[in-house]
Amino acid sequence: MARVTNLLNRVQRVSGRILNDSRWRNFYLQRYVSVPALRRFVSGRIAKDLPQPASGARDPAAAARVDEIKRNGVTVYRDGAAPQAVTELREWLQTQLCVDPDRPGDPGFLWNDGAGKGCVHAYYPIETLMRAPHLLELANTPQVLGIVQRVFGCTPTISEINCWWLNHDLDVDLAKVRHGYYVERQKSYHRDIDDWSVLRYFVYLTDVDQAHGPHSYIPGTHNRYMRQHRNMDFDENPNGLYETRIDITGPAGTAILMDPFGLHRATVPTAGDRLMLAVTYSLGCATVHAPKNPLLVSAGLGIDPFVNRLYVGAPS
Ligand SMILES: O=C(O)CCC(=O)C(=O)O
Repeated sequence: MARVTNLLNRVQRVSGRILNDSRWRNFYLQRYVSVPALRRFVSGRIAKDLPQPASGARDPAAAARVDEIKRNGVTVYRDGAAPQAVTELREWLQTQLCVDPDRPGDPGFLWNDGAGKGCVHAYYPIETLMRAPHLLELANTPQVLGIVQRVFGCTPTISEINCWWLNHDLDVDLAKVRHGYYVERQKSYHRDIDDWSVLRYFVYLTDVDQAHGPHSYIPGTHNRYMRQHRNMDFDENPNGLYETRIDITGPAGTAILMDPFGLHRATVPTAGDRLMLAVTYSLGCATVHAPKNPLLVSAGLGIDPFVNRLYVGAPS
């Protein structure tokens, strides 16, 4: 009975979204095309009608990154973000309230005050992030935008910005109520299917070693068709792929550009908390995770108005 009720609720939620919002129609449409080659074909056609970046000089280092993304779905920047920017951003965020999505209605808390044993992760509201020092600068890192536009074949759109803590000091019995797959099924990976083409830029804002929840990615799986659609649990499917994973460690400032269609997950931190910024670039077709209206006005920010238009509007 509970399963039927859940299914009916889901049908109601999805149909409400589809009927009322074209962003959700686009989101669900692309989501059910699961063959990577077909997705690339559609994406290439859409990209032709989007603004084209100015063709710059060919840079061999950038070309190598583009090849790596196309081949592996992931590339790591060992010196991704300037240490001072990372420190200033982290220290400023520590003065702001973050929110545990499992405690709806809670006004939020300062991370250093303690998250509580049931907290798996806590996010900074987007309104806070838009005021954060260096955030737009990091989201608009020219080298990264250059790679993204070469992979997409058009100027990208920033369609999601998140920044969250992963808590290491949790009680597994409390955490597993909502996050069993994360805390108990540690070989469970997922892919995100949020637009025809998507790349996500992660910047570690704390030092991350193997015990601080490194991001884990399975290279090559962005080009792989999966019958399971979104999730793969390697305990149930021991197919050798898990052994090819890379757990990405590095000091604060280490950055990762990844295709979230490839299988990935956050590993569970055991020795200390992890803070990470995530900026998602897409074709801008299915922007359901962005605010409906921009939160800032662009005057004087010196960033590309098209790339940033969902977050930063033109002055009126
Ligand atoms: O926190 C991580 O390392 C993974 C995040 C993730 O799963 C995602 O952005 O979809």
